[in-house]
Amino acid sequence: MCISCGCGNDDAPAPATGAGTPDEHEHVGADGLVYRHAHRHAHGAGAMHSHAPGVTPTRRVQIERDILARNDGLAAANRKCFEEHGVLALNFVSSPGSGKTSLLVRTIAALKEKTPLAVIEGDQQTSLDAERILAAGALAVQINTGKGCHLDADQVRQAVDRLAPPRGALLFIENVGNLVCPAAFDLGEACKVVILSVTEGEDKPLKYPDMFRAAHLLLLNKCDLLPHLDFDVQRVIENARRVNPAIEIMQISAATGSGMEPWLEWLAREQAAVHTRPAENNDARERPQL
Ligand SMILES: Nc1nc2c(ncn2[C@@H]2O[C@H](COP(=O)(O)OP(=O)(O)O)[C@@H](O)[C@H]2O)c(=O)[nH]1
Ligand SMILES: [Mg+2]
Repeated sequence: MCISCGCGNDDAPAPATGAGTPDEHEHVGADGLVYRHAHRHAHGAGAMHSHAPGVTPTRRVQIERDILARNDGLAAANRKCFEEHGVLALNFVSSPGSGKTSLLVRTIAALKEKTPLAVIEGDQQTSLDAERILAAGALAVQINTGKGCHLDADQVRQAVDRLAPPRGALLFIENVGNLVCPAAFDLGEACKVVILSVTEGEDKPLKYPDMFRAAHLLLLNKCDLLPHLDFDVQRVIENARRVNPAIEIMQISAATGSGMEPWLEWLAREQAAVHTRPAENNDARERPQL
């Protein structure tokens, strides 16, 4: 179950179409704004509920806290293992189609002769992205989350067991395309990298602040399209810095390769900064076993 949208939870809110009586109500948030919600309730045979019978709101909050606490524990173990093995793990987050896989393919082409690379691909269905990554020349494992809208730390642990990235590897985790739920789930990464393409609008950092707050770096992708769009780069930079004053921002095009140099330099700096515990056995074949 996802704490943000209830995915994977049989009791998730019903889709807007289908039977049921729309039940709209309003409340005033802590920020003084009025929020309107629509729930659908249907009762009797084939009933559709947006609240679990017998699960009180207090109990629901407790369940959500337990899920996050368990995830945080597993993420901490992942992080420790990555640090011990000098693996730089980066969590790529974005909406679907912003260019995560394209950017990874181009990054792999630039780095595959210089550094060991491994990729965990998260999508609800298909292994299409893992196939693209394998063809580009990196190790890859695909995770299909089914109804899940984000990767969690346990899935990453299992994928790392299968991938066995070499000591000192760069590990990219391409999360499920979604600007909401992946913000809440630590995977044990060194940091989150958020990709926003210029076709998505300058307002996204303000609309999805949790994600832009959680990220260290914003890659503004598809900049090759700027001449054809009414997109204000300065405005998106201002919006991103309003929610996260410390966020680094780079303009890039996975299609043309423009802007790749600063991104590759950033990767090299982050890799150099990874704390590597002096290993008794520096055998490059040694694999992290989480
Ligand atoms: N014009 C342009 N298209 C891009 C760029 N990066 C990705 N795309 C296209 O955007 C679409 C989605 O890219 P993909 O890498 O699959 O996005 P993902 O869902 O975030 O992994 C594909 O058609 C790509 O060819 C870019 O920099 N410029
Ligand atoms: Mg992808």
